[in-house]
Amino acid sequence: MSNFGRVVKSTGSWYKVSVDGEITECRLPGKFRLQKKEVTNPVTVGDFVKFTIGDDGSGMITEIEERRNYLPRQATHGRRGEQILVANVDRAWVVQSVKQPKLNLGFIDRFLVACEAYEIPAGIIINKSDLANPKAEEFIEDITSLYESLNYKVCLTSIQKKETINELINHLKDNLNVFIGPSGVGKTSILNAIDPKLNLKTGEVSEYSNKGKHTTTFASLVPLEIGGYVTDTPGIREFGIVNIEKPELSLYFPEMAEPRENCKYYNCTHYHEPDCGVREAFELGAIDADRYHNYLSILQSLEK
Ligand SMILES: Nc1nc2c(ncn2[C@@H]2O[C@H](COP(=O)(O)OP(=O)(O)OP(=O)(O)O)[C@@H](O)[C@H]2O)c(=O)[nH]1
Ligand SMILES: [Mg+2]
Ligand SMILES: [Zn+2]
Repeated sequence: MSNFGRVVKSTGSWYKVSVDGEITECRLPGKFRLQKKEVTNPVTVGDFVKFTIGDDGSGMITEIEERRNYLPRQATHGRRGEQILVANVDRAWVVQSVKQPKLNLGFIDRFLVACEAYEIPAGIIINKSDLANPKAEEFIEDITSLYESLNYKVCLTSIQKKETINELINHLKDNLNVFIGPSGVGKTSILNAIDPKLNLKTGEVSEYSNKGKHTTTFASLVPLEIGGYVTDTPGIREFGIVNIEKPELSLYFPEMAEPRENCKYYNCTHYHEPDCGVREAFELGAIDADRYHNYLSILQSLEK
């Protein structure tokens, strides 16, 4: 008999597959590894799979449903050997804090570009709102209206204010959510605030930063009592974007879509070229200055 479920945890050789919360430990026949050469992990958390159950009660994956989207561990944009962090994501949230650590707009914008490139709906969580002084509050209001005008969801949270957590819960419910953000912003604390029974460890220096670049790190899905999942990835210090070509970058800034139609050159990078619609929009104040500067800084980091 064939069963259908979702992979909620992977160790690389074993996969925990959930069917309505009931877990079966599954293995994967070697043929799948050969079939899906473009990625280093042929099955990943978030995947929907069919599996059979053997005499010993363990499962064998027989089919992997095609992915709607996926988030790579490092955004390499379709490059061979890309390692997938999680598949079939409903929303990826970049988590930042008001302070400790300081809010980083560059991190947010790099993250949003990656989400646009991978066609993943994105949101922004600004945590530790209890630490905001009036000046910080004003700044948060400004960036909230900026990002909301670009159609990104923005949630201001504090683990000390239950109502902010309840509002976040409304957005997470029944979805597969990914939390990504620097160490210490409170990703795990938010999960505990959502569901105290999870009792996850917080406040510890992430192991991630001590590991080599190619160390395999697998995400796992944390089921929410209210329905849906959240993955809590260890602090990602930088969300690398490579393999996007320079003239392509502005496609991932929604506010540049219209102005770029007015550029003289089809491959304009909106930096030094004459008759550039995007630069004109920036100079007129129609494109936010921080966003444009972050655009330029990402542009500079691209290879070609
Ligand atoms: N004041 C305040 N402190 C918070 C809040 N949320 C989390 N913290 C504190 O911030 C510290 C880091 O929280 P974590 O939840 O471990 O952060 P993390 O994002 O999971 O960090 P990594 O796992 O290292 O990536 C802890 O000391 C938390 O108590 C908040 O809303 N307000
Ligand atoms: Mg954590
Ligand atoms: Zn231009």
